[in-house]
Amino acid sequence: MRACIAFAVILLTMACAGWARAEDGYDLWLRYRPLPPAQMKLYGGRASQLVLAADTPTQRATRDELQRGLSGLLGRDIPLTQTVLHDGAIVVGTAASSPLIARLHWDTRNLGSEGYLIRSAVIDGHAATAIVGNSDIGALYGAFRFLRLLQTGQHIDRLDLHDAPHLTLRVLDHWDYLNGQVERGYAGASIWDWWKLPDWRDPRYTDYARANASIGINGSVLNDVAGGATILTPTYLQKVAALADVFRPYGIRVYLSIRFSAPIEIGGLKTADPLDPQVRAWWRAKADEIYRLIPDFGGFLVKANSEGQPGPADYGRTHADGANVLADALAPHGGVVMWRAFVYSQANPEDRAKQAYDAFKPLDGQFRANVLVQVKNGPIDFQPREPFHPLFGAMPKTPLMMEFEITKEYLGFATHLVYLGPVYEEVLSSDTMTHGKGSTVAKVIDGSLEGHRLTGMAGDANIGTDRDWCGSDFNQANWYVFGRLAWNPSQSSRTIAEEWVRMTFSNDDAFVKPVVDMMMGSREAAVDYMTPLGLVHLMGPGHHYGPAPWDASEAEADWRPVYYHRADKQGIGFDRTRSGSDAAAQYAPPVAAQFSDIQQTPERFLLYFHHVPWDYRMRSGQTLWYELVAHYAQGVEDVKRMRETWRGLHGYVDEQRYQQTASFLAIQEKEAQWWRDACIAYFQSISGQPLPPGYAPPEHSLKYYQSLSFPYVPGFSSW
Ligand code: GCV
Repeated sequence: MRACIAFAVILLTMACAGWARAEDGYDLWLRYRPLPPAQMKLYGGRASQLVLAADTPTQRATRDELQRGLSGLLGRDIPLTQTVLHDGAIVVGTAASSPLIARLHWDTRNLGSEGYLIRSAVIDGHAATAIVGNSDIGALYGAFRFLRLLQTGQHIDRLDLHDAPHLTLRVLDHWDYLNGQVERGYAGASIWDWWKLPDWRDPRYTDYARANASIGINGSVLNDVAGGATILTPTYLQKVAALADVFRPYGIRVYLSIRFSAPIEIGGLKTADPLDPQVRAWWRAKADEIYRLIPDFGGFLVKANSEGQPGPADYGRTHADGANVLADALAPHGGVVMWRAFVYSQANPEDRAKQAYDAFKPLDGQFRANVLVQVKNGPIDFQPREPFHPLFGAMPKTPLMMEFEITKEYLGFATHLVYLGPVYEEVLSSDTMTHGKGSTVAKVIDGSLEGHRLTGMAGDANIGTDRDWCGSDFNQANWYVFGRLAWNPSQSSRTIAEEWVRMTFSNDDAFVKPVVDMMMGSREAAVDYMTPLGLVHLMGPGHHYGPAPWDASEAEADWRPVYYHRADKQGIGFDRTRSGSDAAAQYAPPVAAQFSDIQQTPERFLLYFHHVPWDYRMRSGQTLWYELVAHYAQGVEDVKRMRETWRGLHGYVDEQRYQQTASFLAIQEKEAQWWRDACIAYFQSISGQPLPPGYAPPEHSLKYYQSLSFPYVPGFSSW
């Protein structure tokens, strides 16, 4: 009897605490768990039957998703019918696929080929909801939006909304190798099982496609930019074609990273010179071969003449020469080239931050119409914070696409909770001033500023074979926010965080608000405990794990942290004004003037642009040294607060996801403390300044931090 009472008490406690079944994160934001009864009742009458054709693969995918989503959320099956029988019908499709929709005569011209509208309407005398696109894909996107309305607890009566993507190419770049390793991957191995493809098509590929389609991602570059040429051999192209088949119903095209020297390596030619007629013919034949297998193949992504990769400069040719030979091969089939501007060379003594601009700006206007130049968000390399890349707005005749890093190479790998929405938003909303005030980076990449129709955004994926796909539940938010911003780069990252939290965890406001606040503050916390006040690249050599501001072990100067912070007895920071490398001058004059003037430079970029004396007075009235220490300490305090926030939310989510997040936050606090202590110990050894009163000394000696070594860091090995 006592046991029974105890059991009942446990059950009651779990019910009161909102206990939920353990979840492993596999479902991502497409969880479709039963809604609270009141909401279910409210929605029930408005979702009673599904009217849609299921004649094409995309229509079938749309039907399956709506049935899966609605039955999960509403707790009952929704019948599929051909006509509207009663109130609550959901009519989905295009004017071409649905006579009911054709009869509505709605103007859908502003939706383009991927947009949708969702409207409450009376159809055949019954209250209904119509989800309409100009294409099946548009209707599929609309279906996902409709499900999101339910998942996030919004009303679904009197609907009249429409949306269409602002960018043409919304692409994930996978840094996956054919041997299963993922460069900078912290979520397991590559999800592409190349060995078993094309015969075995893992169901996970379909779930990957569903997740991407739900946020509007329409392209996937399957392999690493530094991979070999094997992917272009007939055997591997069969495998690529199998993936393309799985993705096609979801509107996702496949792209491949190519190795510029492929004509030599797998083509048997003596050269890969882009102006050589045999090389040109080889690429044309290769493109023809690919399109025979994959008629909607997207195109090529290229990393050339950077970090050891071959490229046109090996033959004295320009990046435009290199891109154009590929573009010419792809053009007859409608393919594009995404040519990366992440180009620097150790042979070039110029400040690394300047090299991409120097190499590409003079080529503006020389690329074929089907080439996009893919530019990382900042001039260095996905640091916790960098100013926007000076190429944005500087190449008006060339479509520039954005490259963001979703995998947290420089931001604590899988375990640190760092929501990247604010990183992306900060860059996208930066004003380049290249065409007057309001020339934001978002307007450069959506084409509106310079009149480009071919536009795009790429995200270096954080996806692997881990059950939760991304190495942690909160890392899923970074995949999500990337997709949502690629759809519309002017959205607010806070709004996106909120919808993600509601779909991924809970609609309970008592949970949503603190979690969104925690996510929004998480990036600034990481900047503070890693690289405050404009510092960059202080991470461990090569693997980029943990602090190593002292490190000068790398063979190449611009891979060494000491290259970036330049701390000496007098001060710290990289002088990028006229008295230094003058990288600031690469920005439009008003921005260059701001960054060149220490008084006007925002303090968050201070040490990126200036070498500043330790006793320099900051806006707070404190010295730079004091502020540096204060920021490092603040970062740790912020993580402590994040832990407290999460502790207070026990019971709102299932135990499995709660516990993993709690444990990862504990790791984050430990590592934030390590960052703080190691950096303060090192910079103090250079500045010779006493620790400001009230700040605890580092836990260990500088020697101790310098002695740590990490031979088996994930995401980095001998590929
Ligand atoms: C794919 C940085 C990363 C590399 C990455 C490179 C790139 O250097 O550390 O792992 O390689 O950027 O974007 O090409």
